[in-house]
Amino acid sequence: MHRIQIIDTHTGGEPTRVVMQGGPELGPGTMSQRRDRFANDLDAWRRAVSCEPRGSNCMVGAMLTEPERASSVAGVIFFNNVGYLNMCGHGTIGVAIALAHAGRIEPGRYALDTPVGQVFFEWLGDNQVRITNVPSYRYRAHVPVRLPDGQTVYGDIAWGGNWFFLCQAGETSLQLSRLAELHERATTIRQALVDQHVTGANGDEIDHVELIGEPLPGEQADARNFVLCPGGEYDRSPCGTGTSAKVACLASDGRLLPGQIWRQASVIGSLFQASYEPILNDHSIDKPNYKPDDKPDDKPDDQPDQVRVTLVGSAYVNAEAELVLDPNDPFCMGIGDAAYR
Ligand code: PYC
Repeated sequence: MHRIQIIDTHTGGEPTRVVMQGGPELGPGTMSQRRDRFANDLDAWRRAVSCEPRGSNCMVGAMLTEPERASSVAGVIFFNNVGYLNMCGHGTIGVAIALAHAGRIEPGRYALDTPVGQVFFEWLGDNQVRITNVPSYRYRAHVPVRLPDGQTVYGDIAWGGNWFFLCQAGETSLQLSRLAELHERATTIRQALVDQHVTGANGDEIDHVELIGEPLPGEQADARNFVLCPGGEYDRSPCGTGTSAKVACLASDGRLLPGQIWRQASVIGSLFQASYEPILNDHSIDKPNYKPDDKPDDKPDDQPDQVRVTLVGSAYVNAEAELVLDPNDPFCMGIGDAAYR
């Protein structure tokens, strides 16, 4: 029998399963090297933790590791039912609350290493956390994508720690009772992105689609969203990396000023408060292993400006538990990838 110690949290309804101890040994190197080792040699552990029968299609795992940088409290690799995430905003808030619950941190500011760079979180006490994401930017604006029904949707491609295609939700209001339609629209758009070879920088796959629309009447928010995640599930939270991508677009359009608050609601009505600071004259984001300590390189001046997005949200502990991996169990290492891909 192998045992894995976990703390389950949810951030605005979206679960994070934090592996505190007992996960696979990922060895030394940068976080992206460790993530590659996880994916190439140890992927069964991802399924064992996040897929059925122990997990579910919406479960996001967070494997804690030794930090990469001396200034960080830990390293973290996020994963889900089909693979690995570069960064995860709701997951970072969940990790902060899990570390607080385990007595491993006091209220204060900490750094975490991810495969795409160092992020920061501040445990504000109780259940509230402020995170400062890797630099975000809009890569392309008003990109046309043709849908099978002959319609064309226009959206922005932006990086917020993951790649997003952001567009209007259209006629469908962003509420739980319309989930099936929202899911179908976002899935159709994602397939069209693949078919039409619409990508992020360096040909990277755009694996998240974010539909944006009006908040519900009386809701204290600037917008609602529906975010389709790579494994086919929707984000119950407003999506930290997706909100960062949205804020980068608003900043590029001059519709949000530095320091101004953007209240992003999710399709279930949970909320993140976001704001940004511009990053001046630093065009280093296109490197997949970008580190904030890196010197700006000599990228051309027409590269998009980056912003540093800060988000405030809350997470709650659902469970402290031990996963039991019984080698006699035919589904010990998970039921396999979700049917979505
Ligand atoms: O909060 O960044 C996020 C996220 C990505 C996928 C699910 N949640």
